[in-house]
Amino acid sequence: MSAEKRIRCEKLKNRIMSAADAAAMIPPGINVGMSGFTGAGYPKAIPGALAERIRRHNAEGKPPFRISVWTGASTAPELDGVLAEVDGIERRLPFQTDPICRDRINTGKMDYVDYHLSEVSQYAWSGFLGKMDIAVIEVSGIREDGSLIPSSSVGNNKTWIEQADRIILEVNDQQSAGLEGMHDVYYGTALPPHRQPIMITHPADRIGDAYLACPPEKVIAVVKTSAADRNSPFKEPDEVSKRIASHILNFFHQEIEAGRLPAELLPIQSGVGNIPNAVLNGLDAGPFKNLTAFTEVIQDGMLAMLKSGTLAVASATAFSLSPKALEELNANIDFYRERIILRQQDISNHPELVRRLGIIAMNGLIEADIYGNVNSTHIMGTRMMNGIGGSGDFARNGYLSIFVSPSTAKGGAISAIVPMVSHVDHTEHDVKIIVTEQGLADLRGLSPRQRAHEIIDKCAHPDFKPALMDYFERSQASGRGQHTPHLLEEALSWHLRFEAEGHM
Ligand code: 0RQ
Repeated sequence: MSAEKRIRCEKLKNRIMSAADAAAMIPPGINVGMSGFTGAGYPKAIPGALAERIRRHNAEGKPPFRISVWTGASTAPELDGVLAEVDGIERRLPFQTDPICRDRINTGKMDYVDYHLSEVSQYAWSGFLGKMDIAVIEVSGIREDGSLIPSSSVGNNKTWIEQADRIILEVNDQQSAGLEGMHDVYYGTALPPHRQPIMITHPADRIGDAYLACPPEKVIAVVKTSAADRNSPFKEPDEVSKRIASHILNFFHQEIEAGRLPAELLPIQSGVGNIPNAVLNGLDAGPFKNLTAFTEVIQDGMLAMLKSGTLAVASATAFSLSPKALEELNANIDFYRERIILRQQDISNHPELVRRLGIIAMNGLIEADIYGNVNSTHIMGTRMMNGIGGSGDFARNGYLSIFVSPSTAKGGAISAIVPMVSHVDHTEHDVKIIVTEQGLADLRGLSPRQRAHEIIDKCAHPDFKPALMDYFERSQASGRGQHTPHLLEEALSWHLRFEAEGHM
């Protein structure tokens, strides 16, 4: 269905204009809320038109033209990339994965506020982030009454639409018309002390509306677009990912046998990336049936699991699909609409729901220390990789919090298991299971020193195991505290050695 036919609100038909004209309405210095979550549902045309305008502005030697960009999560080169390239972003939140943004953040040229994704909307409501001036939201259609059919992500769109003074809509005719009815937008959230229980007791529960409410008088521009979400294909699972997946599957079988997990497991959450995708492939190849997912992102592996019946239902806030999987979704959208619910991210990641449903959370790590603290954001303690994203929402509140990583990085120069992490995102109190291709460390019920034995023994690469054991033993002989023994003068020496010599 063409973009023209998707704009059914009479009042808004005369606000259709070009992306350049719409971008001209965005002044410098403001907070702009944009749609977009893990490369899905981001505006495709206005950020580029704005970047072009900023480029011309800068060429005239005028004072810098910069805006603050708030999204759901990561977007794509057409948004983060183009705006970062012209130095157009003053402050970015709450999650990004763009290489140009990353470079600007790590050279101190862009402020980045890295929040748990479930918390962003309450902070926007509480006011300390400042006023949201304009929201730029991609939708797949506008209904007669002005309400909006969301596209491939919901993210923070509900909050941005409510908070912004003015709204610019992109209506994208490449988003399947069959997405209509897949979404569940909940209008019962509030700031404390007015909060009420959120009545989801199963991932399949629907508690809201299929549409985003949007007062037409706030809409200052409507732009037609025709471009697919851009996501790179997943790599075929390599040997390391397959081994990690098989350790996790064995663990699930053991837990079922011990009566600690039901045969259909508990609702799963899976981070994005090749290893989580390999775990999903592994689950799909196993005997599991009628699993459920309560997660933030639906990636290729989950689509395949829905198709095969391994997964009965998936609740999330966004898709993150390779071009091939996107084709599959669009070709069988009626099948998937019965089994997928897209919610706003303050619900998909809500701690109350994650705790109630008893989620099995699976996320990636950059490094873990011998006591189970996890760094998932900072390279060598100072350089931002992506951000905490939703990993903390799920890890802290989940029933089983699993972190996965190859045991080494950069061709074996870096050990993912270190004496002390150079930055902490998930503390020893939140991390229950660590898995590398070497094995699975089950940290539940263990004291710090017992955890150190388990992690070094099960997860460390053989090249680094003796040095980790040596550090741990000398820590215990140091005469310092024996609850969490450390050699403070040496704790970060592995990182310093890597910086000096290119090898830990
Ligand atoms: O870099 O590709 O340049 O070689 O980090 O590492 O092993 O490919 O793993 O893509 O799963 O990312 C934690 C970053 C892992 C991710 C992290 C280098 C490594 C490589 C990527 P190269 P891998 P992944 C759902 C939940 C936080 C957000 C989250 C992440 C690159 O999982 O961003 O979980 N998590 N969200 O070489 C130096 C180390 C390293 C290292 C890895 N110790 N030192 N470099 N690398 N370990 C999604 C959302 O929230 C929206």
